[in-house]
Amino acid sequence: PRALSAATPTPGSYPVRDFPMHKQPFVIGISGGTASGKTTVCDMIIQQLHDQRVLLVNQDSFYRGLTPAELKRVHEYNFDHPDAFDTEQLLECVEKLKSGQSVHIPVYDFKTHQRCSDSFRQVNASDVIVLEGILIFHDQRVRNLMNMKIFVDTDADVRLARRIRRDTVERGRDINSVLEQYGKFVKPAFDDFVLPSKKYADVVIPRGGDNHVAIDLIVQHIRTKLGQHDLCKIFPNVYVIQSTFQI
Ligand code: UZR
Ligand code: MG
Repeated sequence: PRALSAATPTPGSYPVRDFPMHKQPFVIGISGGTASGKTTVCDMIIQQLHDQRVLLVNQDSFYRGLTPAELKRVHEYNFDHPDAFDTEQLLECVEKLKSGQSVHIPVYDFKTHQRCSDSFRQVNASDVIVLEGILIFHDQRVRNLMNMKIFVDTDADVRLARRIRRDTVERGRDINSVLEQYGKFVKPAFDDFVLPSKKYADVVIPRGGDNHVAIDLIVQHIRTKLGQHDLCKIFPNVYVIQSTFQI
């Protein structure tokens, strides 16, 4: 809850009405470069939290659909720039989910670079919300909704190798276009926007999904925090100071 992270609250002085009657979901942000293993880390965390209601929201769902003019010059379109996402809509969705409302998440088609206008994913608020995306730490307002921020830090050559395999095998692209796009957009955007957002992370995970120790520690921390959520309602004057640590 917001009241928990207030800078220096005076015990007993803040209004009890600040405490929501429902249990606020614990929001985790997971960022990192393309093909760093973000999705794998998310899946592993979700798997280990099988006894909780966990919702995964991918920033990719909030890609803006391309206009006909942009589609004609799709090779010049920068999908790795913060402006490629509808951040206002993402913010609105996460705010609603945090306050316990259900929302409609857009469905984006990577093949046509369009939103599927007639289909949405309806999701309900959960105990844990995982927000995943290359630029999920870019907007301060979105960052402020997160209770925990994780950056998956995988070597650039490992990421490039995985990206080539994923785009050629899974997305039917030819290797020259993948490498051209990587050099022109993906790498510069990583250097300009993704890597600088690492400083906002509470936890940095080297080697992504291969790092089982880090994932175990993170899951343990989430469980502790979920327990404290319950305690907050019983003992509203107990404060929790969050620390930043690196594994
Ligand atoms: P991850 N992307 C596409 O390839 N096509 C689209 O229509 C939309 C996005 C790519 C995007 C980015 N960039 O690097 C990647 N390009 O999806 C992010 N080029 O996804 O985090 O899973 O790597
Ligand atoms: Mg992914």
